[in-house]
Amino acid sequence: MSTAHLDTFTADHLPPPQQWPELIFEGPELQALAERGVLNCASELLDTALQKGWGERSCVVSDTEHWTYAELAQRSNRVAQVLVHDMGLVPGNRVLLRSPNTPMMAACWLGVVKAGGVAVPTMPLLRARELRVILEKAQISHALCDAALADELHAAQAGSPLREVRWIAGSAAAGQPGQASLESAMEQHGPHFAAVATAATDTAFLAFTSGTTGVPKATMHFHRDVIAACLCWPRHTLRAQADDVFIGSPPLAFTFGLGGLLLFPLHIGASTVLLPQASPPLLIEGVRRHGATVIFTSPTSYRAMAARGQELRSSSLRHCVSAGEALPAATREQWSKATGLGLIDGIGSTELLHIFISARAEEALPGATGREVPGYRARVVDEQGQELPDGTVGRLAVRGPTGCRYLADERQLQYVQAGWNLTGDAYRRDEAGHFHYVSRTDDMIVSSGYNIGAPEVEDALMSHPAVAECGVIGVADEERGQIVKAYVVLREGHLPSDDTIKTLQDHVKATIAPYKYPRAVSFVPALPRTETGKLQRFRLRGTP
Ligand code: 3UK
Repeated sequence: MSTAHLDTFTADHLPPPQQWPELIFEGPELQALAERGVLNCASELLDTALQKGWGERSCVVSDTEHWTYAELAQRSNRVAQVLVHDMGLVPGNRVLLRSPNTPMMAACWLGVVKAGGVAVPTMPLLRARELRVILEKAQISHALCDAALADELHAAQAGSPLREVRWIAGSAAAGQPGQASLESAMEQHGPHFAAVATAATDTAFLAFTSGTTGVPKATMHFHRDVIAACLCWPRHTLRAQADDVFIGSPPLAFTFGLGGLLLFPLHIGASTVLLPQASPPLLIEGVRRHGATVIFTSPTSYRAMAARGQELRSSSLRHCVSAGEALPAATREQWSKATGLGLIDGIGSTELLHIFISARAEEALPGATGREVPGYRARVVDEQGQELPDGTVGRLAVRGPTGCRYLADERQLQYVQAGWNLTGDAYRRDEAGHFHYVSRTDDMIVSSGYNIGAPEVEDALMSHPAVAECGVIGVADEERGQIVKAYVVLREGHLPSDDTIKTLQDHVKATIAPYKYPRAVSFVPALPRTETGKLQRFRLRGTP
């Protein structure tokens, strides 16, 4: 296989070929993609946009910047030159990116990839000890870091392979004392750069999993994978247009955000609003200020925004996408009642890059995630990998043009079995082909011999007006093996009391099979969540 990588670290640390998922390229476009030898995905997105005459279209927007496609291309070309000429980047080197979502972060991602580097975007909230693991694991030699986030990277750098850092000054006037900013280095270079002719199967970026336990895993994504993702879910399910304005909360370091807020809008000539902070109130303000039409965020954020749904009723929003966690039927209903808008649910994963089961809002079956996204195949299998009949709960297995490749990690053998990606989710498919989420495989509660999926109990609780948020786990019980325990955040105006507990238990018994009701209920002020909006059940386990 040919490569443009002179530094062969990523190729050297791919899983052995017999552990790769089987890839499928369905339809003429994906087949043509599979046949490409040379492909630089950043050039494919940006240079192609300019060739199509999109140069003057609005491209990346923030509260302070407004760049056209031509301006983003020029900036990423300047970043590429700083990397190659000033920082000594060699194709294949890994470049850490550390910044909140901003136009400069987008220019840096594209600049690294154009230069043949391997981008390693990271969550802004990471601390030195977490950054150190990433620097080591991905053998990172270069970094582009927001000056405001310098401290933790400084603290992580000593003794690590990181040699060259440039600080993004951003709107901060000062930057790092005594050090030139990335922006000033960019001014020393012209607006043109010929993208490195990477192979379609060279690694373009590494995404660390937002796994809630254990040592983080780095997933490896080829240049081809990026374009494959653009050709599947966005084209078939989202169906956004060039005049759409994208906005959302997930960081670009999370592939949900990278796809939704950068790759997908660029692929169709649309524009994207990048907000460094995107709490529910800031998202609402962003939608109004920028006339956003497509929004990407988590179920929790939709619940919080629904409280101010009236303000979004007559807004510009057209498509609302929910992912990262199961979307309870109650949240879908709450959102549509409050705003008059539907929701597109979709399950994706860092390993598969983006969404592979989803449904358009008007085709959605409340409580189900959706059907296979064209380009992907999904099935429900047993412990041996045998397909189960419809209606049976089992392990979700997925195949498509993208798939799991962990950088030097034995857990590859868990995620990929017999060519299928096993996402770690328990699912049930109905006869009409809708996939119903049950739980994470390891979050299945077994109580008196009954299998109970925690999210099902959460959905039932969430449909009660007293409940703002909740999380359900199984706790050890001598008599029953495990019992269902619920942690509940009450809405304003509701008091934690034995009466409330009884009311909620009765509500669950009347909503789903009574044996699933939470025998224990605790009231908490808030639930532990990851930066990507996922409930951290393992942290609830120690909570009284
Ligand atoms: C869970 C969902 C039910 C599920 C992601 C869209 O979440 C993303 O990636 P991660 O690697 O986590 C993957 C796991 O999260 N999950 C995600 N979406 C849903 N469960 N319904 C959903 N709609 O357990 C899955 O295995 O953090 C989501 C696009 C890109 C992504 N990386």
